[in-house]
Amino acid sequence: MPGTPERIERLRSEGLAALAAARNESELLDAKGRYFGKKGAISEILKGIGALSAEERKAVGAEANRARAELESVFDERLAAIREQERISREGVERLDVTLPGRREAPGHRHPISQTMADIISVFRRLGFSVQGGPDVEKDYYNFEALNFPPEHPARDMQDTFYIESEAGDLVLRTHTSPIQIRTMEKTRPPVRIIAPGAVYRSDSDITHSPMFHQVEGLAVDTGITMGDLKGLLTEFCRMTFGPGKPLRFRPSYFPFTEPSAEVDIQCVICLGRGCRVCKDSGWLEILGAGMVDPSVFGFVGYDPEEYSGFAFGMGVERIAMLRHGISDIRLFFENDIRFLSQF
Ligand code: 2NM
Repeated sequence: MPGTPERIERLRSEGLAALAAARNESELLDAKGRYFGKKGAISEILKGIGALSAEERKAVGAEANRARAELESVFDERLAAIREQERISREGVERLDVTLPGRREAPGHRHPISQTMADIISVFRRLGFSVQGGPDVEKDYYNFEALNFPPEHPARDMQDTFYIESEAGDLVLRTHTSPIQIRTMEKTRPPVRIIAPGAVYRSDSDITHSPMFHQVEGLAVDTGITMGDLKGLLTEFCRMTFGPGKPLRFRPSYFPFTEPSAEVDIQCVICLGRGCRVCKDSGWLEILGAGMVDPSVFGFVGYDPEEYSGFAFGMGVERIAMLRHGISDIRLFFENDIRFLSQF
């Protein structure tokens, strides 16, 4: 049978074209029937192979079997593709089981420290204060010098302050947000009524200290501001934060940047003054520091201390959040354990 190898090659390529052109399962089966099914053209050639010489039989047989195997494998691929296409047009791209239970959204919320910070800020905004920010990496001048810290003050020790290596050589991570108050006074004239919230850094870590924590500080400078204004403001702040009728006391204290200085305590939220572990049996909890701005601080920012006076105060946000929620270990706030955080 001369020309048989050419015929096999023609049937192979026609068969491939027919498989590629088939648009559904029945057209695909039709192509198979014509070219390589039981009664297809290639099978017919194989059936007639007995008439050939041994040599021709071997060559034609191998050629025909190779062509049929290739057509069968393309057929299988096309069949799978056509079936998947039909399933998608029937069911859509994804399999949808409408009997499955729904998947509940898990909405997040603000971190408890951010919540407490926002609440503190909101109280002072209602009392007429505006919000200021500043850099976390601060010059020694703004963090210590302009705040009247003497060069040998213990807070300046490497043990307590994170120093930043730099060309300039006098950078620190701010240890309080007071540098924001200095920067604000440098660029604005009184009257000033601002709060300075933000992260601060001290090299200290135990159940009540974290190397990074948050403060809200406040500053009011104007003509005729007195310690009475400070006491009135902080009394109102405590009423709005801890509820009405919460006993409050001012104790004398010391800060380099205020004179006189005071610490403010509220009655212990745990034992209501009877004495417990949290308040170390004193019945009181310290919640903030405050005082009248030292005239030497005014000197650094170019305010005339004969014309102006002012008060300042500062509080730790983590401490207020711990008292508010009855939390005894500050580190829980920063471990990012969702079982802890989702409680707030
Ligand atoms: C506190 C306690 C007392 C304070 C003072 C100043 C400034 F810049 F006006 F001098 N800012 N913040 C201050 C005063 C902060 O935190 C416990």
